[in-house]
This record gives sequence, structure tokens and C-alpha cells, in this order.
Amino acid sequence: MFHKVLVANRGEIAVRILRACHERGLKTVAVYSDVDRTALHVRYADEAYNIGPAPARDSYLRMDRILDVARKSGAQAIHPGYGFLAERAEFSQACRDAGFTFIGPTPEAIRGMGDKVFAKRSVKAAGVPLVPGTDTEQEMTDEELLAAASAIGYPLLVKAAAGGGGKGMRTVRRQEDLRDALGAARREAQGAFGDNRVYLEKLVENARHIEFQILGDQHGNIIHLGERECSIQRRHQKLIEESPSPVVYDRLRERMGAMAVAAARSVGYTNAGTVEFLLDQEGNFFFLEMNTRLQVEHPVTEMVTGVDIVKEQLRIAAGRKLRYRQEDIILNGWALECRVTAEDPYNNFLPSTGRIIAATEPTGPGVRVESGIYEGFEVSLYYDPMIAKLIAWGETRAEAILRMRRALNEYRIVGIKTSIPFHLQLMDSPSFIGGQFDTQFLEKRFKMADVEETQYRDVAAIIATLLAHQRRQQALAMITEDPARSWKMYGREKALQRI
Ligand code: MV4
Repeated sequence: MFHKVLVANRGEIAVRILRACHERGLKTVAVYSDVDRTALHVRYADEAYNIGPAPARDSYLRMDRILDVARKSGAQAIHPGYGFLAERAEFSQACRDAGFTFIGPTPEAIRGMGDKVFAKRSVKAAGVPLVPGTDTEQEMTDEELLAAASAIGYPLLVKAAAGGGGKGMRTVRRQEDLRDALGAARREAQGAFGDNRVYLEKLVENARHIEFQILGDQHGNIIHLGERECSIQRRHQKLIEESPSPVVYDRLRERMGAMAVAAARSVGYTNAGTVEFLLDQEGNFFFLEMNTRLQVEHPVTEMVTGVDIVKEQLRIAAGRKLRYRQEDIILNGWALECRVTAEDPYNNFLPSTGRIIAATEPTGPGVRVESGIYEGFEVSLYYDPMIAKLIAWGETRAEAILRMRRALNEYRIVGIKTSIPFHLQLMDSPSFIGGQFDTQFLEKRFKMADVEETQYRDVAAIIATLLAHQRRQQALAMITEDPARSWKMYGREKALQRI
């Protein structure tokens, strides 16, 4: 059992983990880079240590420095959060070797799922449906891949074996483009992962991205906490997530959930993880990959299941048995999450930096905020632009959307541009409200209204009020004046409405 936990992360997720530790009576240690000296996670922890300069590779990615701090502070366990070192098998291994409890999966499970080719092979053996593609028993040459492509059929995707999250992916619609795509994908994969292995999959079009939250203890128990719908994304960055999915019904959830558990079991998975699926228009689903970490969007699952996933991670890492059986997990209501990023949605989501001079967070029924910022905080370009998450829960999806819209309207962040106006517009989109969208929706079918339209909404409201007032004054004047004047006024008013 451990009594002190080092959180090897920053921002909102570090704060989230520190809170779970404090609830369980654990002492906490934060690490921070030079620019994060005054960050929120530093203030929330019992102790905090500087681990180097702002660039992540000099601080949050320095395993050696983080392990030094763990030793120096007397921490016995390390939580990696998401991003940074969370999915590095070497880090899980290094923690184990140095005698610390890694609050996450084993290096074997991370390595197994990190290699997409290996992962596909092990989940296939467990009976999990895969997208038709190259059978990946051994490494394939370009010639072999070209031959395999004809059997799979077009359009198809070239994917990197060491990839994930859309990195190193290429769509090929015609046979004559495949050779070039293979070359480009191999070069990109070599540069990004130091591994040029690629494989082919049939392209599943108009699909939704549905993922299942998994929890597994060290006693062989694995359960799922239902699904999250993550199709609202832009360039592989999710912007909104929800649970449950508007298109997953009970019977489908049971089938997909059982497959998610089987996938996790096939690599001996422990702790929290996520199994990603594509769900096509005919209702077929296919395993995509498994994320071996706590995810950004875990709160929507917490809101509908009532399970505190981070606290469960701590219990699992301490060797305790899962507190829940599959039949104990009941989905209640609906939850949405909007990622608040320091980006300008009116300007192609250009990163926005600077000091936050004022911030007011929404509260009230069904609203949860996971934030890493405060008034006076300086948003830099060094890290991910996500600065906070806004989560809304409702008994129904409609109530969750109404609460989200209300909460977005309460949110005030002054000093930088944020994605809040984008989220507000999306909450008004008939396609979103109707639950009709896929992974292409944002990029292909949704358009932000112009900045002018919304920026001058207040001005328009003031003008409208003044006009209405003026008309009323004129109407009063009409009663005492020439009766023909009211007809002229009526005509003028109609003419105005046609503008
Ligand atoms: C696919 C696909 C269609 N067909 N595989 C992108 C991220 C990585 N996890 C896998 N991805 C995809 N794989 C086949 N065979 C479409 C995507 C995809 C996608 C998946 C999830 C969420 C957003 C996406 C956006 C574009 C493409």
C-alpha cells in the first residue's frame, strides 16, 4: 500500500488526480516546469518540485528527474495522467524497476496495445471484430502489401504499426496511388516513431467513433463502464464527448462492451483503459485500438455511472479488488463534455496565448468544471491548448444540452481567445441536437457563423431595442395626428422589415 503519490503531469488532469488522492487520504507531490511555478496543480499538492525548463522534453518527459523527485519526496506511487509519459512502456517499467507503484497498466500491456499490429492479432484471437485488412502475422514488403490491397479492395487506409490517434495514416482511393502512399507513410512513421512498419485496412466511411471505458483489477476482474461518443472532432482532436452515445442501444452496448472487455483481457489489462471502435452506418462495429491510459473525457463516464474512475485507479494500483461487478454498472442520464481550448475558433483554431485577466467558471445544477487555469495564469505555447473541461449532466440528452448551453453562457475567460463560442454554436446546430453526426461532421458539414454576426449581436440587440422604442413613440404620436399617417408608418415599417 502507498501513502504518498507523485503526479507526473500538469494542468487540469494533475488537479483531478490530486483531488482523488486527497479524498483517499493520500499525501501528494507535484512536479512542475519553470513556466508552471505558479500553476494550479502546484498549489493543490502537499509538496512540489521543479523538474526543469518549459519544453516538455526538458521537464515533464524527463523520467530520470521525475524518479529523482519520487525518491527525494518519499512518494511510493506515480500517476502519469494522460499525454507526456502516460503511454510509454519504458516509464511504467522504470517505475517498477525503481520500486514505485505505477498507477496505470503494466509495461507489457502498454507495449502490447501500443504496437497496433500486435494488438490486432491478440484481440482477433479473442474474437473481437476487426476492419478487414492485412493479416499481420509478419512484416510485409511493399510488393506483398500491393498484392494484399487488391484482395481488400479500395478505398483503403495505410496505417503505421507504431501509430495511433491518426498519426501516420493515409487514405488511398485508387490502386495507382498506393505505392507512393506506402513510401510516404513509411517515411512519416520512421520519422515519428522510429519504426517504418505499416499495414492496410479497408476504409470504413461515415463511421462514428465509439469508445468503451474499461477497468481491470490485479485479480483478473475486468468490467466496462459503457461507451463514450467521440465523433465530434477536428483533425483528430476531440472537441465534444458524450455518454451514452445517441446511437448505441442496450443490446448493442452489451455486445460492444463484451468485446471491449475481451480485447482488454487478451493482453492481461489492468487499471483504467479505453477500447476504441468504429461503428458504421449499418451498425457494424470494428476494433480500432486501445488507449492504455486515463482519458481526457473520463468525466462523462463518471457522471452517468457514478464511478470515480481516478479513485478506482488508485484502489486497483494498491492491489484492491474492483468494487463493482458488471451488473452493478447502470447508466443514469446523459453527460456532455466541451473541451475549452486556448484557440480562436473564428480563425481556424489558431492557438491563442497570453495572460488570463479574468475568469468566471459556471456552476449550478448538473455542471462540473475541470480547470487548470486561474486569473493571472499565463497560457503559453509550450503545452496542449486545452485549459479546462466543462461537463454537463442531465436526466435526458436534451436537458444536458440545455444545461451545457446555459453553462457556456456563464463562462467568462478574458485575456485569450477560447473555443467557447464554437461550443455555443454547436449546441444550436440541428444536426448536433438531433444526434446526427459522424467523424467527418465538423470538417465537412459544420461551419462557424462569421465573427461579425456574433460579435455584433449585442450591438444589434441595442439597436433593435432603440428602434422598438422609437416606433412606440411614433405610435403614440399617431393617435393625435392625421389618421392617414398611420398607413404611411405601416408601409415604412414593412419596408424596414424587408431589409
Ligand atoms: C479508420 C477510419 C476508417 N477506416 N480505420 C483515426 C484515428 C485512429 N485511431 C484510427 N482512425 C481512423 N481509422 C478504418 N479502417 C477512420 C479513422 C478516423 C477517425 C477515427 C476516430 C475518430 C476520428 C477519426 C477521424 C478521421 C479518421
